[in-house]
Amino acid sequence: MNSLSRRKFLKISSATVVTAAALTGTLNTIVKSADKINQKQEKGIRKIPTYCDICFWKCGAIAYVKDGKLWKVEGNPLDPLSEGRLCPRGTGGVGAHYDKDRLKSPLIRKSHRGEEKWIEVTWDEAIDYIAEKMKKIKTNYGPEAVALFSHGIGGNFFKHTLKAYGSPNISAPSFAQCRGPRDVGFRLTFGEDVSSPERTDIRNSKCLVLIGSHLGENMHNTQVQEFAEVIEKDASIIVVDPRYSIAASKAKYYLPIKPGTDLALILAWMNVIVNENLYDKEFVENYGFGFEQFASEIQQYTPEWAYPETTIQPDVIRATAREMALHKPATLIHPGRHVTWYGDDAQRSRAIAMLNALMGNWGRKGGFYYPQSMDVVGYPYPEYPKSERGKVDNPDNKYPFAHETITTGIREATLTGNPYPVKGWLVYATNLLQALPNEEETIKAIQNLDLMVVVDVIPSEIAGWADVVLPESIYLERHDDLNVEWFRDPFIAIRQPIVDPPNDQKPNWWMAKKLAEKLDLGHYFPWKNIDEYLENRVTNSGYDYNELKTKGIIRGEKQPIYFDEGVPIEFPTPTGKVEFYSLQLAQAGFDPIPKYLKPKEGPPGYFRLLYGRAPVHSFSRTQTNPVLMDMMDENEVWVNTDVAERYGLENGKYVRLKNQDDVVSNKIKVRVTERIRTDCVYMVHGFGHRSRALSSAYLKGASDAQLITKYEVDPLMGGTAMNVNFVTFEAEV
Ligand SMILES: Nc1nc2c(c(=O)[nH]1)N[C@H]1C(S)=C(S)[C@@H](COP(=O)(O)OP(=O)(O)OC[C@H]3O[C@@H](n4cnc5c(=O)[nH]c(N)nc54)[C@H](O)[C@@H]3O)O[C@H]1N2
Ligand SMILES: Nc1nc2c(c(=O)[nH]1)N[C@H]1C(S)=C(S)[C@@H](COP(=O)(O)OP(=O)(O)OC[C@H]3O[C@@H](n4cnc5c(=O)[nH]c(N)nc54)[C@H](O)[C@@H]3O)O[C@H]1N2
Ligand code: SF4
Ligand SMILES: [Mo]
Repeated sequence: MNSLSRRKFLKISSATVVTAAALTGTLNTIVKSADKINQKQEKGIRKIPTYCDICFWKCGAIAYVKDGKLWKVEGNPLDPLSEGRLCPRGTGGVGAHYDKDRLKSPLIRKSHRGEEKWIEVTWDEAIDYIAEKMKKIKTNYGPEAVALFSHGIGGNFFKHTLKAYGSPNISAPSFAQCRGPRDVGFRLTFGEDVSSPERTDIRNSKCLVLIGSHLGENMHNTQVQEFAEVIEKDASIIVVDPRYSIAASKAKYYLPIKPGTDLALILAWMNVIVNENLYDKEFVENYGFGFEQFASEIQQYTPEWAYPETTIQPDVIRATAREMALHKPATLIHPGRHVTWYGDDAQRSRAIAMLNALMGNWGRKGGFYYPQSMDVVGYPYPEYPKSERGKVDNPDNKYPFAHETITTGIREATLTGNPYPVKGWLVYATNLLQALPNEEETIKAIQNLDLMVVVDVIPSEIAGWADVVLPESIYLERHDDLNVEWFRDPFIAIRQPIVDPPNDQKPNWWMAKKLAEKLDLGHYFPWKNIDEYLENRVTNSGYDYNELKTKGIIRGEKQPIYFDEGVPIEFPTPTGKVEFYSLQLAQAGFDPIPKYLKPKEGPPGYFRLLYGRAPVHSFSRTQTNPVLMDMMDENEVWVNTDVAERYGLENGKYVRLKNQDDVVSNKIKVRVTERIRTDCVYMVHGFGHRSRALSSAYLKGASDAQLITKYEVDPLMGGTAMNVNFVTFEAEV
């Protein structure tokens, strides 16, 4: 933390002493008169290990309390994910505790949805209200009519309550709005997911290819650290991005591709690698299926063919293909993470999987390792009731390769009542109005509900639509479930409270247990408190709970992670091989080998809207964090110099963006730059908040989500591609 943010931070910490008491008001102006204020008499420094929650990487951390106040968070050196170093967001995590915009007590809506009038209630009143509505919904429509949207490990106990209640409709935006297509593409090819944290052996790669994955802005800790390591070791880096990203600035080859044409490039790369006999023959011969058909199908995709599609010169395509082959099997074509781009995403991801297969890097050093995990048992709960109707999100198996629940499928069912009505949403830690495309559809779906509950830490946009808002304590104030990760080094990590919540906030496990009890499902929560739950799991798995609490992390024995260390060579696809040709896809009526489709163009005078991450923010969840906002308090729209000149846009001046459906954004600062192509613009996701109660984020910058009115659905798995919107500029008046 720099000295400026430190000063601000100290100022903010004293500003948390709140005195106002009110009965009704907007989401977070209500403060109970009996507010618990964090004024411990404690002196000195206390250190407590936990793990971070500013994003879902879950780095091991050590938090410090100084004179009774939360002071700082650092990396836990025992943690294999972070190796003792947090990313800037993790370090700034303390700001979440001191956030002055936090929700303070449970609220029930006073008027109609959309109007932000609330009554402060007790926890009993709030949970009684929810339980009563849920019982009614169960009687009238069945338990499946309540759905849970939940993102992150904090949702585990709510998931348990909902499963006990009898609903299988549990979903997160991390599938259909994020990594779903990638996991499907890799499953179809290797029979296995890439999983999270990704099983990418970046550290040992000699050639790393990043297709859009903007490591360095995307701050997933382990990956960024390993990326820095291979830059240091002079690995050959190839970056494909319409925008000159931070990663691009480290690359040997930077390919400023025309957005939406990556599949053409990947097919042309494979064409070169196959025709020049540069692939790993032994791997393909021993483990490949359908290589002959594949090799003949891709003959059409020459670098000369790909040139007008991608705008990447044929000699560059050839040179980069040869570069990849030179370093195989330690060449890693990164599978990406947020890959819901154009609608052909599962097929593009499959092509990336096949290109990796040509490098023979699966199970090999510098490619994809086999992640390991510790054997930790679950809590011995009673069995869940079985749902007769099954899930609501994917009627008639329309998206045959969706192996997780589709958020937008639940939204669709809520809108149409098909295949059956959905009448209640529990929303835990996901701002659906920023995370799902087309916010109007989300709002219309919400209007069909009998019950809408949001559990959040701040009055997010989605909380504004709830009937009941439940304020959660932040991750530094609570326990959560154990983190038993699949990674190159197996470990268990614990999250535990460092300080008390400042007001009447409660942890998710407490709410989920209380709700279950009020739903007459108390027997599903036989433990008294979470300490007992955690101790049970850890002790029954043969580990020392006290050791875990003291160290924060217990590491397991190192196990083999590569084929040559003894990992059995198995590919759980239908053929038992790496599938260059997919019978499954053919049978389901899809292309068994990916085919290129041109991306749809926008209207004349419009530019494709691209978006991504900033190193100091996470999605839409950190824009009220005083420490992180001090480093970046609004986003900018990146506009190419020539375009700016044509439209008379000046660097640092504000404009509004208008999309193809005439939706106009908040004002946003222009960043005139050569670092982006002329056919697109770019902004960081998560800004442009429109919830007034987010006083420090309200109307700061613009929201990409607001402009994403259009989306394409991936026919294989139901992912919603969002890079299909176009914007033009409107003068800011
Ligand atoms: N337009 C657009 N849409 C996107 C993306 C994009 O870049 N642009 N990215 C996509 C991707 S990759 C992903 S993974 C998803 C992410 O989608 P989400 O996970 O929904 O991300 P956020 O928008 O940050 O919403 C998180 C919400 O959780 C709340 N929260 C934070 N901490 C806690 C906590 O401790 N407890 C509780 N109860 N609530 C908490 C925050 O205040 C916020 O309201 O979005 C996807 N959608
Ligand atoms: N700091 C920070 N880090 C994060 C997160 C965060 O919120 N904040 N969120 C985490 C999560 S859940 C995810 S899923 C990841 C997402 O991060 P990644 O998976 O790395 O990135 P994407 O969102 O896929 O892509 C954004 C990049 O793709 C480029 N791009 C856009 N269109 C195209 C195209 O057509 N072709 C190519 N080749 N490139 C294109 C953009 O210019 C941008 O550089 O980040 C993770 N890391
Ligand atoms: S990557 Fe950063 S924000 Fe995410 S868990 Fe690790 S330290 Fe926290
Ligand atoms: Mo994501």
